[in-house]
Amino acid sequence: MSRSHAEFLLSAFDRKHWPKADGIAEVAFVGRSNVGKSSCLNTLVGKGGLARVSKTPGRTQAINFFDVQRRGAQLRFADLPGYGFAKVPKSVKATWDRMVGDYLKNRQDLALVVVLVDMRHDATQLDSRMIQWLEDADRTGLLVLTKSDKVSKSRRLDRQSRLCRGLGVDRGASLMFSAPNRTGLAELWARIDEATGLVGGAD
Ligand SMILES: Nc1nc2c(ncn2[C@@H]2O[C@H](COP(=O)(O)OP(=O)(O)O)[C@@H](O)[C@H]2O)c(=O)[nH]1
Ligand SMILES: [Mg+2]
Repeated sequence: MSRSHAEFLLSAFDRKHWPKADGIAEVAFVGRSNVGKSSCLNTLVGKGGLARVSKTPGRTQAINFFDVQRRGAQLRFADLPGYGFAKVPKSVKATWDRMVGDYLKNRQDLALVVVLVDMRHDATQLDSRMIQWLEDADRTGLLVLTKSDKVSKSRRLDRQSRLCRGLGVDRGASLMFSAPNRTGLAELWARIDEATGLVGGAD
């Protein structure tokens, strides 16, 4: 598949720790905890231990940045902290809002925000709010519907339509994904390539 490789760069709790804006196109990933974000990232770049890094205590609430090599070009991935933890103190939610809001609004070189939603379930208010934030910030978003292998073939398109409708997302701005089956992997890379300017070139 795609010749890509990723390396952990740094964890940031505050904008002053973000990597310097240097013109390298960045793709951010966000979603509820347990949605399959780590699995998706690992599938994209191969078993790179990306997930392990994001799970390191103290880093789960940070934005984790990764350098990614893709067909000889350089990209950056930003793994945003998951939302929707059941019993999180208000102060943690406020910090999350401030940190992620600041990032989405102000990050230069942010080319695409991938929002992951488990396609077995309806989207939550927090998912809706994330989509709204992207619109407000004028960001390009892509809805990745995870765990498609858990939904029967006959129901998948219905689930996709329903989730897109519920979130007010064009169907064309969504794709289905399965980490174990690698469903949607080529399409996801194609969207990333398109958004980051790496269009074209054989896989
Ligand atoms: N069947 C299935 N399980 C998945 C998929 N993606 C993730 N999972 C499982 O869902 C759980 C949470 O996945 P993880 O990637 O750690 O989620 P994260 O908290 O969003 O990073 C794990 O048990 C994964 O094995 C998928 O595409 N299909
Ligand atoms: Mg994770």
